[in-house]
Amino acid sequence: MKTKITELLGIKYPIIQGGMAWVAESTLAAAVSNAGGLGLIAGGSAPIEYLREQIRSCKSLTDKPFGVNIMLMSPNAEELAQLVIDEGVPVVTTGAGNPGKYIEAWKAAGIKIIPVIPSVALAKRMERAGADAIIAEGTESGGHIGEITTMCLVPQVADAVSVPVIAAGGIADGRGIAASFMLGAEGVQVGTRFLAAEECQIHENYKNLVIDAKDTDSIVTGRFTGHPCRGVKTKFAKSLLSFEREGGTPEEFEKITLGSLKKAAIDGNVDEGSFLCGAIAGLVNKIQPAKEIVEEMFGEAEKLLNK
Ligand code: TUI
Repeated sequence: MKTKITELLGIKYPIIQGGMAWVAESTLAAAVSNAGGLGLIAGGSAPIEYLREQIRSCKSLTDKPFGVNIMLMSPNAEELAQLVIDEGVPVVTTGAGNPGKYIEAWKAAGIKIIPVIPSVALAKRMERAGADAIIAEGTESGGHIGEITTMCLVPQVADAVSVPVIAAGGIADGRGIAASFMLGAEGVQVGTRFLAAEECQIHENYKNLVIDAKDTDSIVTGRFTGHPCRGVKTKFAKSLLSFEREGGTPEEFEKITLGSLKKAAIDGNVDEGSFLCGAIAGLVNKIQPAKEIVEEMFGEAEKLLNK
């Protein structure tokens, strides 16, 4: 399936794995890249030396292109922006901010730059700043989200920019891919379905929560902090919502949730972890190798698009 995204990135299928903090490490990234998509390593909150190892490990596991996601709110964003240059990473996606100040150096290093954005205004700003493509991320996504749905955001972003658009949020099967193309996207970013990839190293409690989730089992917490976050509706997540309703402060909220992504992904701590996932978790029902996920999704999409 050839699109501007497969051409831009030199990959077989126009699919990017989400840059999920504490989840997206080299084993998963390499498996997705080996399957013909673009795997990502998340550069969220980990120490820089760990990320250097992850990048090198990914290179040892695949000779295909892969990328690093830089969460711009994280304290190590500046260092990581340099690390991707030093380590010759071919693609960078960014989230949770404006990567403008890094773009010149990344361009000079030949890195393809793909910011994740939740609105048309930000998409236009990123295109002007030199982005090679844009990921339009709807509110159905897991993690830190904007307000606009994928269905509304993708066609508006596709109309507003001339670089290729990648749809994200609520895509977990071939129907989601076909629908994204109908909305004007030339690729998709998928996170939640890859949580259930065999090669995904998260704790089995996390995988089970995702596999068992039904349609109404994701909720958004932390709206009042300015950083709303979608994840599995566990007792802990519900307690965060009550905390917010009962007048807790954003500062106290940050304290309670500090380290909760790690507690979920690494420790499988159901009482204190934030198990981020998208609203499409209800569609994810089994653990499969990444290659099977990618091939199944595109097999379905091609059938639908050829109808
Ligand atoms: O970044 C994400 N998803 C994430 S990041 C994350 S870790 C986290 N840590 C602490 C608090 C919250 C989350 C978990 N999930 N997605 C991409 C994304 N980017 N969503 C929204 C944005 C965004 C927001 C504002 C992009 C640009 C932006 O620009 C603001 C400006 O004015 O420049």
